[in-house]
Amino acid sequence: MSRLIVVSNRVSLPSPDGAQGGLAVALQAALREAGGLWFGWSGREIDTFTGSVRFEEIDGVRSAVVDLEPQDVEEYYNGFANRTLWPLFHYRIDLAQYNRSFGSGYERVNKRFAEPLHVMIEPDDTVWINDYHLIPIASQLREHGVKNRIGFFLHTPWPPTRLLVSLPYHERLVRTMFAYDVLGFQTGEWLESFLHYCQNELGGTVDGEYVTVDGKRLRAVVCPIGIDFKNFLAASNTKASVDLAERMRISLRQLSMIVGVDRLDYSKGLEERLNSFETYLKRHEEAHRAVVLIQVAPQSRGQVEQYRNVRDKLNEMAGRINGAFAEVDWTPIRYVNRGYSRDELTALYRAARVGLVTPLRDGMNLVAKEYIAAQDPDDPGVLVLSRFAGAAAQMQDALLVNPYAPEEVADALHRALTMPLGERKQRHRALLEGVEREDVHWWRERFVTMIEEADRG
Ligand code: ADQ
Repeated sequence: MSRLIVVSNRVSLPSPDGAQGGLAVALQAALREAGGLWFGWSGREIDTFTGSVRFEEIDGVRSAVVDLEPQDVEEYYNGFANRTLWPLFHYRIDLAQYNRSFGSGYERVNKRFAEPLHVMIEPDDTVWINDYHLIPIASQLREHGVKNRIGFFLHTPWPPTRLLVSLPYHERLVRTMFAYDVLGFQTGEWLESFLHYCQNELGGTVDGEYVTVDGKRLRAVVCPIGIDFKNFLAASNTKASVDLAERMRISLRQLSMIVGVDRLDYSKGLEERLNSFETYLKRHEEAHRAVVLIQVAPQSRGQVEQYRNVRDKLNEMAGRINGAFAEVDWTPIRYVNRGYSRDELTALYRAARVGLVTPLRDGMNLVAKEYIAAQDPDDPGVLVLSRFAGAAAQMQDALLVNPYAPEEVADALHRALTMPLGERKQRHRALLEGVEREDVHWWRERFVTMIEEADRG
C-alpha cells in the first residue's frame, strides 16, 4: 500500500480532552493505517518565514508543520481564504472582498507550503490536499517536478459560474486545478457547477467522470463526507456525556427542546433561524412555557469583521426575542457562545426533540448526521434540515425546509414537535442507516481509492 500524505491548512492532532472534529479523527485513522504524514500550518506566527518543518508523532500519526509570517496569515488566511473564497463559495458575493494583496498572499503561501512539502514526497506516495485554502498547491508541486497522484477534496460548496466569475483572476485559479488527478465534491450540485464552469468559461469537455481543459484531464467525482459513527456512539457512554444528560433532564423538566449547534458563521443562517423561531412562537401560543430553543454557537474567525457583526446581531436578536416572550419561569431561547466537547454534544443532541439545522449554504453539515446518530431509536427526535445543506442530498427523510422562509420553518417545527412516534421512528431508521453506512471511513477509503485508480490518460 502506498503512503498517504494529507495536506490541510491546519494540522489537528489528538488533544487530551478528545475534543476533535470528525474530519480530524478520520484523517488520523487513514494516516495510521497507511503510515502517512499530515502537513500544514502550525497555527503559529514567525517574524520571517524560514520553511523549516517541525515533526511530531502523536498516537501513531506523524505530522509536519511550518510557521507563517503575520502578513501571510493576514493575506492568505484572514484575507483570501476567509474574506474572499469562503463568502464567494457560499454564494455571498455581497460579503466577498476582492483585494489584490489577498490574492498575492494566497499564491505566496501556497508556494511556501509547496517548498518543504515537495521534498518530503516520495515516488510511491499518494497526496491528498484538503479545502479551498490550498487550491493552487498541486500546480506548485508539479513545478517542483512532483509526478505523484494528487487528489483535492473541497469541503465547501462550489459556486455557480455566474457568481464565480465575479472573482478577479477566476480563470487563473481554476486552471491550477488541472494539476490534480482527482477532484472530490460533497454533492452532485457542486460538481455540476464546477463542470459548467469548465465547459463554459474554459472551453473544456466532459466525458463521464473525466473533464479535459487544454489537453489536461482530471477525474471529478462526488464523494460525500460522513461522521465517525462508531466513535460518536462511544462518546455518548462517557462520563461527560452521562453527566450532561442528567443536568439537561433536571433543567428541562417538561420542556421540549429544539437544538442548534453551529460555528458562529453567516453561512449557517443563524439570524434567519432565530427569526423563524420567533415566527413559531407568535403562531403557537401552546409552545409558550413548553418549548425551548438551545442554540450553541461559539465565535469563529473573530479576526474577520463580518463574523463580529453576526455575533452582535445574534446577541441583539436573542435578547429581544427573550425580552418579548419570556415569563418569570420560562426563557424561550438559551443562547450559548461556548463550544462543547464531542461527549457533551451527544447528550445535547439526544435531549432534543428537534435538531434544527438550517444553513443558507453548506458543503455538507456534519451536525445533521451527528444529531441522527445520537438519537434513541425507540423514541427519536426529528431533524429539520435546510434544503441548501449538502447533507440534504443524502438525508431526504428529514423535514427539508427553505431556511429563508420563516413561516415554512415554523410549520416544520410544529410538525416535528407533534409528529407521532411511528413516523418519527420510520424517518429516523431510514436516516440512521445512511449515516451509519456512509460514515467517514467509507468516505476516506472511497476518495483515496479514487485517487489511486484515476486514469491519468
Ligand atoms: P464546518 O463549517 O465547520 O465544516 P460542520 O460540518 O457543521 O461545519 O461541523 C463540523 C464539526 O464541528 C462537527 O463535528 C460539529 O460537531 C462541530 N461543531 C460545530 N459547531 C459546534 C459547536 N458549537 N460546539 C462544538 N462543536 C461544534 C466544513 C464545511 C461543512 C462540512 C465540513 C466537513 O463547512 O459543510 O460538513 O467541513 O467536510
